[in-house]
Amino acid sequence: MNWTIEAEPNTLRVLVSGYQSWSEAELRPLTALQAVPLMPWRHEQGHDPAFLPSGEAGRWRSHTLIALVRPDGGGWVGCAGDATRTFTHWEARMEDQSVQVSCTQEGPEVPVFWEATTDVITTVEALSARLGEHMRARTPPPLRVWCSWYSYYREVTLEAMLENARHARAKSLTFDVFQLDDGFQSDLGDWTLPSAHFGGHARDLPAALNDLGFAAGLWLAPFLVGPSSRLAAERPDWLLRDPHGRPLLAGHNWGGPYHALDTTHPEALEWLRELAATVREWGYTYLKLDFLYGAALPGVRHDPTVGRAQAYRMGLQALRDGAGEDAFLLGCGAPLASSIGLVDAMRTGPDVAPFWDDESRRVWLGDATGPSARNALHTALSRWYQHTWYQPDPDVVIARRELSLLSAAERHALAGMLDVIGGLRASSDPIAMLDEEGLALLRTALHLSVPDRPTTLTGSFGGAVTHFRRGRFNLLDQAQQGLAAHSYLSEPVPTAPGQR
Ligand code: 9PG
Repeated sequence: MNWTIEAEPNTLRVLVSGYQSWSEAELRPLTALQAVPLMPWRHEQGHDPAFLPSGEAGRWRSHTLIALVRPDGGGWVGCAGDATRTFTHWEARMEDQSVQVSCTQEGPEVPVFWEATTDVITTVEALSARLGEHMRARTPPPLRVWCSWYSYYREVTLEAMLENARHARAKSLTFDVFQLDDGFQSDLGDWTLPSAHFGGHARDLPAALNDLGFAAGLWLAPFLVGPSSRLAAERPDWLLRDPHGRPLLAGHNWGGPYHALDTTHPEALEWLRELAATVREWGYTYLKLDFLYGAALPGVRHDPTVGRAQAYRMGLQALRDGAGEDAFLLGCGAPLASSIGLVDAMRTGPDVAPFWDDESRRVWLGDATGPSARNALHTALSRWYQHTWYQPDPDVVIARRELSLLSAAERHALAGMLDVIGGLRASSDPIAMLDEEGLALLRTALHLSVPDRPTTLTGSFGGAVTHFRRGRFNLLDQAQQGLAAHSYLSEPVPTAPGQR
């Protein structure tokens, strides 16, 4: 499908959203360049390799939803009507005096909505809410989560988990869940075998956490298989293949490449169901399901009649079936719209890191999917409307001053992001490392809020949605209209006449 917009391209802004959790979402002048990573190996890990960012000026690609914004705040919005078995791809391309918009789909054809509007913000919210309703989005109350990743990384131990949970209890911090992240397992795929350094077994943790008053959470990358794992050795026929019949390379992390499960293989699906049921039996009621894009990669599948969007959903459904209806599932590194109705929450941006920016990677290599406070803010804020798809998880606040290069303004900007997005709350700080100031910021960040709305899409301090009712973010390196660089300034809530 194609549409022609009769408008001066250089007066318009475009709002796009990348394929999966870590892919950029942006609000840019239509004439600007849409960056694509220079390194091909980043394509399958940060984007959809079958529909990459354009890498060109004046040509913008988006997944599921796109909006074009005029200076008066009106414009055009396109949104898919269904994403259960279909990927919907948008492209807006500037011409001399007009803009060409095209929509293509991979998978069974589904309706799309294309609307001209006097208020893009409201129309984006309405069309995305319609998709959420159609796919029976799960939006349970948001949770407050302590997660081990952003301070312990792969070196996490059973004792570190317990120590933090004890400190959180002693300080009456209002976490609901303590979530063990990557590092407890011996290999990708060998989830029930502990790593050498973990100092115990993941199944020993939930009871102790429950005694301290917290639910237990566990990280899994259930669709990934390490090349030297037992799973790869025992079940080579469950791996997604390339056209030459070799196990597909599904990305590079953990010091090397890895493979992905073929979720059209009935035995692999049964294994996924059992995996989720097993960790549930261990006592984990909250599962962070990471690197989910693996099941949706282009490749040769056991059942060639199943498209990759559908294959992805079959894998995710198996995990939901095994974990149970009442488990809380957080998706991460996941195709966003394809997960609606199966996950309770979703990471909506790249990882936060204890530094502001990774400029060389972002600017010179065209890759803003990497960890940084700036990248997380940029993308998660530009997906503000996705709270009707799942509970958004914009990732952690970093409140500590030690082991961090973030300034006070940057730490407060992360807390502002959690407030404005109004979904999950997460922190990873070693509790004992927090001084009074750090504890105060953490307590503020754990206050639940409802999602805020942007005031405008016609202005931005940094190529993202930055102007909200509750406050404005400045993601740029220079002060803007009284807002310091890298900061968030909350606006006083206007009181109606007659109210106090
Ligand atoms: C554990 C981590 C944490 C984190 C997740 C995810 O594109 N990448 O190469 C890439 C690698 C790791 C990553 C994100 C992107 O982090 O988001 O919270 O769970 O895995 O390994």
